[in-house]
Amino acid sequence: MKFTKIKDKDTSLSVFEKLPFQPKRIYYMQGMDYFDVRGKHQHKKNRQVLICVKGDCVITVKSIDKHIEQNDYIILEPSDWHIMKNFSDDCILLVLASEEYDKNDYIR
Ligand code: T46
Repeated sequence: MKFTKIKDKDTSLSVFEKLPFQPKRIYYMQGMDYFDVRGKHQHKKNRQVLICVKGDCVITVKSIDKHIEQNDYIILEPSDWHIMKNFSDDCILLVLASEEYDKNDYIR
């Protein structure tokens, strides 16, 4: 995966390309509190790319904390048990998913 930030005077355009899979679903979350803890699962089949569009947060993948801020991304394989926490008030987390939503794909 490749990230490029194109700057033009006061604006910028962020490009993510060479995606590791063809997304079938895109969702994003916002409005989380610092002490909210999301995720706490792994998947059977679903691969995902988490992109911090705004603000910052911490993603724990297999017990390792990674602090991400604007334009940072993390690729999650199905077996990557993950949690999302320590959200800034303005955090927006965008997720590209390789599969349609299926509640039976979750291992909690
Ligand atoms: C993941 C992390 C990174 C749907 O109906 N459709 C959807 O596509 C999604 C993603 C969720 N939902 C429903 C299911 C729950 O009733 O939205 C509610 C909140 O979902 P959940 O508690 O799973 O949210 P998170 O933030 O814990 O996890 C989400 C994804 O569900 C999960 O696949 O890996 O973000």
